[in-house]
Amino acid sequence: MTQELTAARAAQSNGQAPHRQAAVTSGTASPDAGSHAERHSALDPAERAPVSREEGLLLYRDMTLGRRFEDKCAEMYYRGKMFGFVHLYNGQEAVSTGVIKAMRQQHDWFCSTYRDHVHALSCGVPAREVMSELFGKATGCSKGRGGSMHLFSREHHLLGGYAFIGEGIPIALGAAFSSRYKRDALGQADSDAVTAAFFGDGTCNVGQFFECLNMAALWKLPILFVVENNRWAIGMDHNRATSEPEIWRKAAAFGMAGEEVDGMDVLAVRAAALRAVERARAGEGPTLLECLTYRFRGHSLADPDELRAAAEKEFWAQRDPIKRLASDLIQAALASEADLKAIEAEVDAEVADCVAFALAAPEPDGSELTRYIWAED
Ligand SMILES: Cc1ncc(C[n+]2csc(CCOP(=O)(O)OP(=O)(O)O)c2C)c(N)n1
Ligand SMILES: [Mg+2]
Repeated sequence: MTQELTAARAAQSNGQAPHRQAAVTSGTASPDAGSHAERHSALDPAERAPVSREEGLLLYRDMTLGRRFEDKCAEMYYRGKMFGFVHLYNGQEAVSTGVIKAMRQQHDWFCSTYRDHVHALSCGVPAREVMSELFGKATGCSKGRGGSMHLFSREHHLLGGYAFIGEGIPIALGAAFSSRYKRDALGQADSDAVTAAFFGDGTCNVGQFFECLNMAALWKLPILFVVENNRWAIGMDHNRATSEPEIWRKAAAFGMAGEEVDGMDVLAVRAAALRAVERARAGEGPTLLECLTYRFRGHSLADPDELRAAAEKEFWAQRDPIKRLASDLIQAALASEADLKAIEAEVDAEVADCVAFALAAPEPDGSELTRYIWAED
């Protein structure tokens, strides 16, 4: 692996796109845990982002907020407080936190999917606004009209959650194009925003993925295509649905940088994201970043999750990204157990507050039914 890492570095310094970066070796997987687990176990040792105490605690807080906010969502859903499909992100938090917190908030742009609550929180959308949106209340970030799958915040540069898979990729491409156009065609020298588009493994089999990779590479757009490979597309095994399961390799067809990374390790994701952002801001174009991860719950809260093997679930549960960061911070003497407990208590209070706020908030006013469809002055 060291050899490959060195080769990637050499390619980088030659101005070529690196086609592989490493992640952490995480022990062997039993065959019962499945091929995705085997692939994760075979990852090479990662380069991990060094963090200060302040940064480490910020990452821990963000991931803990994502997890606990969504655990509360499940409770509220089963208590009948929210309707429609609700897709949780439990287990994948290292991807959202690792990428978004490596970028500039309210400057760079972010585009999500229907599994969007945690991306919104990482972007800085207040928990009160996200929970209100899930309850369909007027105080929601999409004014109560979007619900779980359509979170949006112009203020926080969240370009939206999208119910159709792949739908967000061209939107993100447009944002990346506009950064470049403002700088190159309109002469706005400070236009250096980078865009991150998040989507799943299953989405990599739709046309928009390939079309957008092509355009992004052709025009050297400042964009990160962040694949959250959690092995499953509802009940479809990734390995049964795609001709080349190692998605990062598809970057080579477009001559762009491609990397695979341990999506259960926030410091490895952060390191890869920082490299990709640096390339993008320097005008070196896009990166396809494949994060190997796993969702701890069913596809949506309506999914009884009876399909996936117990050994597979167990393998990934043992690699919980939040526990991993906690132990990393403690081992590096960047935080104590008490520091982390204090953050957890703070997060619990924030989650309780946002639920109380959202429950008490008003429904959208009927007289405003036709607003927010067209742009207003
Ligand atoms: C265009 C389109 N086709 C089909 C669907 C139905 N659908 C909803 S989720 C999903 C699977 C997506 O899997 P993946 O991209 O791996 O994302 P994950 O749910 O694992 O985050 C599909 C096919 C859809 N939403 N949009
Ligand atoms: Mg998936």
